[in-house]
Amino acid sequence: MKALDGIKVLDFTHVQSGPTCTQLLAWLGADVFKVERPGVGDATRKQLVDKPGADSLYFTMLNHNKRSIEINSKNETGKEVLTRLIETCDVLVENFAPGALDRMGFSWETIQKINPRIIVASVKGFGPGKYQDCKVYENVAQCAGGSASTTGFLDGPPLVTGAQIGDSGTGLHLALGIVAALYQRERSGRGQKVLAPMQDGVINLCRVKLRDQQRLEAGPLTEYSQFGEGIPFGEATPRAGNDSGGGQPGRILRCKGWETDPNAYTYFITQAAVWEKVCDVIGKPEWKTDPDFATLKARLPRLNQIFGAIEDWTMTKTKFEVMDICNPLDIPVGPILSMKEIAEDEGLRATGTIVEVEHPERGPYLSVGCPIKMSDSPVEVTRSPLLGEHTAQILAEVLGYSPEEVDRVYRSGAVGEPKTVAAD
Ligand code: CAO
Repeated sequence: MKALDGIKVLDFTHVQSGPTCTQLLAWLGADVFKVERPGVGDATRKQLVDKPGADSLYFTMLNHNKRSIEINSKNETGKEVLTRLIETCDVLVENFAPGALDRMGFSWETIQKINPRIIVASVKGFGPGKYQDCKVYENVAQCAGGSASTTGFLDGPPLVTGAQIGDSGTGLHLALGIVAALYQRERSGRGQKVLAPMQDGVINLCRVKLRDQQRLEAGPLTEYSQFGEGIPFGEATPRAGNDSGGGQPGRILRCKGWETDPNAYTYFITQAAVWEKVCDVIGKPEWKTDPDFATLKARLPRLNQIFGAIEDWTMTKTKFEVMDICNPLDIPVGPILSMKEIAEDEGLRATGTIVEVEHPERGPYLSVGCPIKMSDSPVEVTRSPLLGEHTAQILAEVLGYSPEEVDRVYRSGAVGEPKTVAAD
């Protein structure tokens, strides 16, 4: 038994934001039918290809536990199949460019008439307003959502982050909206529209930076390094390098081996509650009673001196030794883990966060499993579908088409060629 057992999802998503959402729904137990253009499929199938002829990792890592059905949504028989899917499904998820679903003939009003209980969930780049018609990708959302202007160092340009907060972050927001709408439907009996604009999702994740924007009116942000460096603040929340976003100063510091290893670094937080232990660990016990260092207020203008001394110590240890020494003392530290280290991490494999998946075209590959762990809804990650692998199965088993009808649909050209699927 899974949390979303029995929920059927018409997955009209592509690229990253939408597929992240429907992959999560699939992991929570929903039956997800990924609708793809015949012979073409999701554009990511053939993007960043590392194994010629095989679906890319971009596609496989975002489309686990789904079934694939090819449908040309602009063909009359294709529209008939889509209408049957809308009648049957609980949720339709899409992240087309604005207006594309309407142009296919499936406006919200039309969909509601077909199935008043269906939830129609969309990712768009922007919410209603002057940018509502724009096509948007990850980095556009990061920039328009305030992330880029607040990421990076003070003396450098705005930076985008490696975490896909615009795409995957919005997919997460959308999944929550869908699950809540399913719950509300239990009482209202009706579906609803769920919209997650990427700009809004990024702004939500940058909440603390809008906090700081307002705090600026009350004076300089004393926990920012630039305060101690005597650099005046401007009108907007500045880029803060690796300063911690909270009230406890933190920085990324070099560790043993940094000269040759680009990831030999640790994050180190000088949490006020453990300041005295920090002083002992780094060999500065005199700072415990020195009025220049004994209180957080006194320390804030001296962060460069303080983190310089801590770094003198961390550079004598590996990032893992720093963890081993500081964790028992409750000093919060975090090693800068490379993707190679994450891929090889036995603990992450044991919890199913890093999984090895077998694929008929690729062979085994690594993926990120479900990051949400539920005691009564276990997740088994299964490979992404090949293009149109389940077309005949979905027509027959889910939509109840007879063999003759399946044949008719294939002959209409609406669902691509019948497939002989490679064995796993
Ligand atoms: N059968 C027939 N036509 C299909 C189809 C199918 N199964 N699936 C899609 N199409 C058509 C669409 O109807 C659309 O046709 P029209 O332009 O005639 O309406 C066309 O394919 C292109 O769809 P699109 O505009 O969504 O795709 P794109 O590659 O041009 O743009 C993207 C991609 C992501 C920029 C755009 O979809 C978008 O802005 N989506 C919303 C925001 C978003 O999710 N962005 C993040 C993507 S992840 O980085």
